[in-house]
Amino acid sequence: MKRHPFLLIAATVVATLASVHSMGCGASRSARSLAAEKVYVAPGELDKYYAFLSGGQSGSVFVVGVPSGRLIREIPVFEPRAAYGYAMNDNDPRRQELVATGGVWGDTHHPILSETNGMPDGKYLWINDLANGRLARIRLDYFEADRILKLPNMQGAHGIAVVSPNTKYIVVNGEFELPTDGLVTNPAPYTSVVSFVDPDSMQVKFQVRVNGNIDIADTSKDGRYSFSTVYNLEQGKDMGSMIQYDRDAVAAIDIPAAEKAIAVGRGEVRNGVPILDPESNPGVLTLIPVPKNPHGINVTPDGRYAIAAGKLSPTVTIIDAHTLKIIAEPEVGLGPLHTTFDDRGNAYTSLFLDSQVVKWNIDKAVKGAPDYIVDRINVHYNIGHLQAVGGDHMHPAGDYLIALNKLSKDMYVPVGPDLPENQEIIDISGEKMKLLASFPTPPEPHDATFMAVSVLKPLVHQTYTPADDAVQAGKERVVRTAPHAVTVDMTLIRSAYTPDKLEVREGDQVTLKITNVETIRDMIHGFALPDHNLNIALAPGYTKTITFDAGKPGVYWFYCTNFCSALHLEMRGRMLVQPKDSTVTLTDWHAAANVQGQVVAGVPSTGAR
Ligand code: CUK
Ligand code: CUA
Ligand code: CA
Repeated sequence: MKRHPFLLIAATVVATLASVHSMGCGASRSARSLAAEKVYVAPGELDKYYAFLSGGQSGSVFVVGVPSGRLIREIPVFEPRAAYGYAMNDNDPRRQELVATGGVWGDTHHPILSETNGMPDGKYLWINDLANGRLARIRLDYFEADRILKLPNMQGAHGIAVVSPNTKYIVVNGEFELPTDGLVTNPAPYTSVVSFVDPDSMQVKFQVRVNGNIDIADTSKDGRYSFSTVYNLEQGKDMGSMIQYDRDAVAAIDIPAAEKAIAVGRGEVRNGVPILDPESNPGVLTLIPVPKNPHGINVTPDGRYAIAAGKLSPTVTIIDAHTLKIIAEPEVGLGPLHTTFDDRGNAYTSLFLDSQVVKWNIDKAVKGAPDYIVDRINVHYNIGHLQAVGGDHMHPAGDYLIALNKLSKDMYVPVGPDLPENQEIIDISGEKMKLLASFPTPPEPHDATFMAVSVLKPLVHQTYTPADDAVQAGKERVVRTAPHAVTVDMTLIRSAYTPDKLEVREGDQVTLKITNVETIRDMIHGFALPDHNLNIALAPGYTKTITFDAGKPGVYWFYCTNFCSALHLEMRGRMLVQPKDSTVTLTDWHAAANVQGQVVAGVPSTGAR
């Protein structure tokens, strides 16, 4: 049979295309399923690690499971939130303090974990608020912030670090320089301080003055030094003057030397905190010159080296963490920002401008061997921090690394002008890095730290231990305590409010104390009150107290915001607000009385006020 030449060509093309197609797809399919297998966590199975990611402008902390990349919890810190918000309780003095020290918002950058023997012990997580110079502590048994500290004598709390190996202090760098005496008129160059905070009392024990904006922090593994990058040794007050010098510095503070000087009263007390001036206390501060405007500083897990990232220089500076001498300054690529480590002597540095993670061998770089670069992998796009599991602790796992990328470009479906940030999970168990998966987050995780789920699982509480002033079932009440003040003690249990009716009057201040008296884990009830800016939620055992204005006359249904049972929708109650001039007699409400169906003596209406 004679074949038409065109058909023959067409058939060949189709066959070629088919073979190319099946080859390409087959190969990528198997690579994909290999990657998928490494991050797939089947429904009902648990992740191996918690990753704590800072929430940046959200003011929160994101808790992500690794390797799955699933968002498991957002811990609200510098952010109001119905459930788990920090001191979401009007009569909690911490609430007023929060509002007075910068407000209920923040800019979180660096999550760090409490350590015992250089490893996370599951007790606390700290996170900074760069914007308002605050440090928050999160209790990991409840996944809730329990203390927020405003740091005196400094502005812009940026780099923070735990003093290894047993969390002696939390180091907090004051990034934005200020006049030393706090006076606007002081013409002297501005300076800043590094704060040393007691982890248990959350009090600043002492501060050390450092000139030049103090950026990122880490500590030696033996508790001797804190290291901070300083990018404005020029003490310039505008960008042009901050990039004059060829070299800035890593500031190494000798912690025992500082403690000794403080103990003999060498600190100048300002706002209740002694500040050490290194000029009159030699030996406390050593400035190690590094290429201009450095950024990250990371100490190797074995404690031998502190590695400063060049940012504007394509190098990292390897500093001996005991002698403070510069050992080597290897080139790694463009825009190095932060470094993390595996368990096999390798470092991984993020390259912001190259959009890469570069893997390099520390020993080879120290010895000046030409082949110290092991591998490079592209990330998407423009990476800031990166963290390998345990890379910031003494025993890294050497399995996964998260790249925290600033831009996702076309990685996800478009969601308006702004796109989500892109986090990528990279397999670092082999010689070559392998990109396994990515997951989006709201802006913007700056940093991350990991903890094995096995450490925390036995420590996490199932319910709250009721506070001493918790409302007990049977002791609920509504009482007029003053002509314009009403106190309500309320309990919640599936699926009813007790009391479910509050009678108040226009102009009243209502103080509502609510206890969730459930004893079953996770049985949360909400209390949302329309048109009163009131939305709270309570886990079992939790008590909250809120004071609010009764508002305009009318009927307001408070309702449960957490689907708690088949009668969740019926879990409602009324607040009746009578007009100021109403002559209706209001009724006090007592649980016992209610049970007996008695009407308690009425409270006189407006006429009597
Ligand atoms: S900073 Cu954001 S990428 Cu606050 Cu740790 Cu380096
Ligand atoms: Cu309680 Cu829904
Ligand atoms: Ca500089």
